[in-house]
Amino acid sequence: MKLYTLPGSPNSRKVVAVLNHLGLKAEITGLDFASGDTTRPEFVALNPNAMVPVLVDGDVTLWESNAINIYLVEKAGGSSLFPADPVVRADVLRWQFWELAHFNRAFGTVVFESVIKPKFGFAPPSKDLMDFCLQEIARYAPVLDGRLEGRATLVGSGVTLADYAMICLEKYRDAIDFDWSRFANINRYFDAMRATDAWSRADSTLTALRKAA
Ligand SMILES: N[C@@H](CCC(=O)N[C@@H](CS)C(=O)NCC(=O)O)C(=O)O
Repeated sequence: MKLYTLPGSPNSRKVVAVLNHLGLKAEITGLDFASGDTTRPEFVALNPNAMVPVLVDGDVTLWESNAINIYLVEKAGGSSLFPADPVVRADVLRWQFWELAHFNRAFGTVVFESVIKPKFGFAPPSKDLMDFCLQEIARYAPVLDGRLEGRATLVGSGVTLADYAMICLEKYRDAIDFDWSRFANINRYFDAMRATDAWSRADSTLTALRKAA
């Protein structure tokens, strides 16, 4: 298997963490965003969105991090990361959809506007977009915080794909202009999840790609 990533990519980190958790191996290729690697025709042929992560496994080419992670669980022959019980499975999917559509959509946009754009010398952050997304985080953070009341993980009592998806931006918590102090459950959850072996090794893998670039 081959996984294409960008060194700092939160959505790729989800996939590397799940590879680690499942004990699966993939050859990891770090693309260079600044040099335009993701927009080259050979990469766009793999993902017409010109985005990472992309997994290539023989004849299978897959993009969208959460779909890749479900594929990896099935490839491993099943895992408590994505239990077979249809109700539990629907709950995992529910939080995966929610993080992509709402919480991390807003969180990731603020990170892109205020951290990534200045880093790569792109156009200045859009104030209107930032204001909207900060309001969106303020809307959805209480939902996540409420879900985590008295819970260590989002679904059931163990780590699932929903957790590796939800925490993908945790590294940027203090990098954005949002007051997380009101959300004790989110802070506790992010801190505990970031210390997990699979997640911290994924960070080391992606950081090493940056150093090698
Ligand atoms: N929904 C997609 C999002 C992928 C995504 O946003 N990838 C980012 C890196 S984390 C990217 O490739 N950005 C490059 C760009 O937007 O040009 C997924 O979950 O895989």
